[in-house]
Amino acid sequence: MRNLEQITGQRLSHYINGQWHEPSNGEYFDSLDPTNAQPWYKVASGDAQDIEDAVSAARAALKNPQWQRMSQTDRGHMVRRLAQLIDENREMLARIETRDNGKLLRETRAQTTIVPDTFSYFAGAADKLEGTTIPLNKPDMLNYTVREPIGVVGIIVPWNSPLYQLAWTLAPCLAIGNTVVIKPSEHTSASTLALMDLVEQAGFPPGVVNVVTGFGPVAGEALTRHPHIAKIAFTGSSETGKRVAANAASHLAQCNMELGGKSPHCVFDDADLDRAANGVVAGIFAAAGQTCVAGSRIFVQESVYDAFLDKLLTRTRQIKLGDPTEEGVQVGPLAIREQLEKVTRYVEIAKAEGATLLSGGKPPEDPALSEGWYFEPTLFTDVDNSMRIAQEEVFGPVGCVIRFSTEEELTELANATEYGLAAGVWTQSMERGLRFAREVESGIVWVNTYRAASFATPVGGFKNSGYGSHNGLESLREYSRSKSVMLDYSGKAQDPFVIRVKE
Ligand code: TXE
Repeated sequence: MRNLEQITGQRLSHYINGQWHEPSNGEYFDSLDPTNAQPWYKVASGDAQDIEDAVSAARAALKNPQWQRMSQTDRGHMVRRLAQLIDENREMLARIETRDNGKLLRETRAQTTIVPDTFSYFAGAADKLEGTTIPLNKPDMLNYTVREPIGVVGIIVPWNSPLYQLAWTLAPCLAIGNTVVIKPSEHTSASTLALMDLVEQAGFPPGVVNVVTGFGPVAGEALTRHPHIAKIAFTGSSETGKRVAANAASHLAQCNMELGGKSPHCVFDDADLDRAANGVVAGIFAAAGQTCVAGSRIFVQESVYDAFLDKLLTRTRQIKLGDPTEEGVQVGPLAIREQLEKVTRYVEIAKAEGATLLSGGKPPEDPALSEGWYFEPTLFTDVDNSMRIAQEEVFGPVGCVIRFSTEEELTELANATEYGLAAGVWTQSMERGLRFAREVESGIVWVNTYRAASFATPVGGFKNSGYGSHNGLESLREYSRSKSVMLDYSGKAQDPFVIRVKE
């Protein structure tokens, strides 16, 4: 697999039909390093022609007997081989991602440990996708179902956790026997392209996995509009998700939508406040707040409000910002310039709305960080849940603290959002925790923990956070379809003009 040096300054092409493929328009653009805003490598600017080539290759691969007729067990072995290769190269993949999106090396290392486990998990499931036999009220009639691949799946990935988010779709897709066209984020294509070196080594037939890089409104749009795409798995903003779903609807492609969030993170008066403060810090400041599950609305019960805020503020002020590859650094830069601009804009909006800036709210003063897209961990108080800062996804290190008094009020406030991806609650009362988990409208609920995740845990957003789920055995259903087979073994000629309803 290529390494950091082999990427630096290079032009990276698409990967189509098992070959490195120059962009049809000959155009490349710079991918920038978030620690210094300098160009790192050049990435191919894909267009409709490249998407056409990739989808054609993926369609042909679906019918290639080497893939179509491969036994489920052998397909599982192949996916497991890929898992093994990723595991052997995980340190380099982590370094590539950190260089590309500025996420802490500690975190990309953790993620690239989960990625091979995700592929292994679905490799094991490859030959366990069973159909059913259906008892009918007709004698001499056998009815069974089989689950088969859907077809060509388009996978659109954002920049915050490229391989981790790719794995939860790519692994089940391959285990089931689909073929795919991946469109990584224009900001972070390097790790996905490096992964293709491993896909090749693992022995996947040409065309099973294809990558077209480039901009969303061009390459992404062409992918979602392509009539031969059977399903789109999209991870990104709700706004773009709606557009993608509309495009997919024009040719009746299915969608799996993992979109934005404005997650409530709630602290009751009976919580262990130290643990809760750590959890809340992790929820909003880990990965510089650039996670879809960021616990950006921090609800604190009135009676512990001051005590909790004190702990939260102390921890927030201790956060060490800096180069994401350095030991001891806790928060790196924002991944892209647009995010720095967006976060800055939202801080101004919050101030104008009357929220009180308690901490942060600006780039750090340290001259060593002045070239990168760094932003101080930021807390607002005196926030009302109806303010824009409490309703719109900032996708940065900005938490707003909101008071509540009763459990009923909390549930109402927590659910008063267009989103429904994640929620967290800190309490020592099991009853309270379980009641909250029942009442809150979100795809995942954490009790006395936050950001815990597993490839075995199915998660999917509610409301504007999307639909369909990723991870867990449920994914096998997401990326397969059911076929019903009916067989008459009566040996009798039937009345050709009457449906056999009942004997
Ligand atoms: O996301 P987009 P962006 C949120 C977050 C962030 C905002 C904008 O709030 O500030 O989105 O980020 C591709 N047809 N999240 O602009 O636009 C694009 O190329 C098809 C939350 O990066 O959603 C990229 O590969 N594809 C989120 C992917 O969609 C299109 C993660 C995501 O881009 C397209 C990222 C189009 N018309 C951002 N336009 C999460 N929930 O994890 C863009 N794309």
